[in-house]
Amino acid sequence: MRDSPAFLAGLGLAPGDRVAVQVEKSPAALFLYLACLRAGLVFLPLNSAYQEGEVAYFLENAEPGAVIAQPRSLPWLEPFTRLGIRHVFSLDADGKGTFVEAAASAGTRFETVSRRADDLAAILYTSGTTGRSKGAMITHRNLASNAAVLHAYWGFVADDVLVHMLPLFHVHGLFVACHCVLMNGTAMRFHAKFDARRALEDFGRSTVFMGVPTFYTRLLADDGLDRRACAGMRLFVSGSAPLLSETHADFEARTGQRIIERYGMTETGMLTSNPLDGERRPGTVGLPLPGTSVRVVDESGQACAAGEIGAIQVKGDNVLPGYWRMPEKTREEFTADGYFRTGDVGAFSADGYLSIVGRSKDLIITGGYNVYPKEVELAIDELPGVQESAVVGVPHPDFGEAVTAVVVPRSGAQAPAESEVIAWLKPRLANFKLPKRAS
Ligand code: MCA
Ligand code: AMP
Repeated sequence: MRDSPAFLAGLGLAPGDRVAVQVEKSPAALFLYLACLRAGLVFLPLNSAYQEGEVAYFLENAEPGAVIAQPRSLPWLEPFTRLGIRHVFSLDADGKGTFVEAAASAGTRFETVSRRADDLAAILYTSGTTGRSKGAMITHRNLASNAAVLHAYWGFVADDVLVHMLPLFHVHGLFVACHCVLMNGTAMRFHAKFDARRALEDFGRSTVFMGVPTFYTRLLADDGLDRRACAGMRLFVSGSAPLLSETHADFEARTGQRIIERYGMTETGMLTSNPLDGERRPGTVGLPLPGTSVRVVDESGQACAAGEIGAIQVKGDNVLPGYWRMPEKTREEFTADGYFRTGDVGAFSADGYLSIVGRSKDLIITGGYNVYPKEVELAIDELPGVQESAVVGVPHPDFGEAVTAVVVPRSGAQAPAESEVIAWLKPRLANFKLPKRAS
């Protein structure tokens, strides 16, 4: 028994095979990620809110050798076992399921599978403005370089403890937060999801917090947020969506802490950050991180002068090599001199701080999750009686932007009620994509 192969090694998967994981957050989910890296497998996390049709696309596209799924998703996987997925296991929110049972009875013989820097470590799907989602191929070099840079830039110290409340299936929670702690070799207080009360309790015995802007507006809504509650904290980081200057100012007034805003993307990891020691300037995403070249260019590709607005492009060890099985999309997103087109629009100040002023991509960011209007419109347009629809993001006090749908009925038909639109979309799309208003 002791001499038989450890669980993942014993599944007969080859290095580079994908392991798709759609599970709720748990310590077991994090260990699974790390185990995949060490076993030479490519980790493919999926948002646990995705519905059957969304998951089916990712599985068809990525052709994973194994899937570890939350119990509610298991029935969807049946057709895929016939189509080549060799292993399906369950893992629930409590970290229980056939996955841990099988792993517990497996052997202990294991050798870390050696990987080169350019080998794939993970694939993370990001939705396309038109067409289907693209699998961002993330290499070991991408992960290792960004982890080392962030760990140093944010000045991690020996006794840092991070309060972890982000989901584990996106870059922010999985790579940014966990990698900093793992590089540091220290602890994190690991929560299933964001909860303002619990965060405040933990701040008293922790030092670092990372969150999306919604976390900060929810903390501000709690009377318990004050200087005393945050006295031992040394670092608050915000990212994934714009942090309002007002939120930055309110947070400082209440706690005496200046949030560090940083900017990143699934395809690139983290690109810029406000400095730990220098000026943390609200309304900006700070300075390019060491080793990352960030430029703002005009329509002809020429570098913009300070203060001039243009397209943000980036190059560095943190930038993905391309999209999974989409060579044309990969070509489109890179310039001739190797810069990745972020789709974000911004300007540098004379002293090098980057501000994001908009996006050339049609994208809504709600509570830190990306929603592509086209995907929601296509689903609404399939509702009987609908002629066409338009989905936009409108300002929202909690989520930053709220998905909002305008629905046009076919001539002679009655416009569907908001509740009908929502009921139609619910089984088709993840809950955060559902319009908060539809009329
Ligand atoms: C939940 N709902 C949402 C969202 N989350 N609606 C819009 N936007 C959301 N983000 C829905 C729920 O389904 C529910 O609908 C209703 O809104 C209220 O749920 P609530 O209990 O308030 O939500 P929650 O469970 O507290 O979640 C809100 C959250 C969560 C804590 C803000 O969305 C979250 O953890 N967001 C973080 C996302 C993240 O990690 N992004 C980083 C991506 P109903 O009542 O109808 O069921 S990585 C990235 O962007 C790049 C790389 C970067 O730079 O970091
Ligand atoms: P994702 O595809 O989930 O990785 O989302 C990446 C996008 O989130 C970026 O291209 C930006 O549009 C946005 N984003 C991330 N951080 C920030 C920030 N601090 N301010 C504004 N937008 C941000």
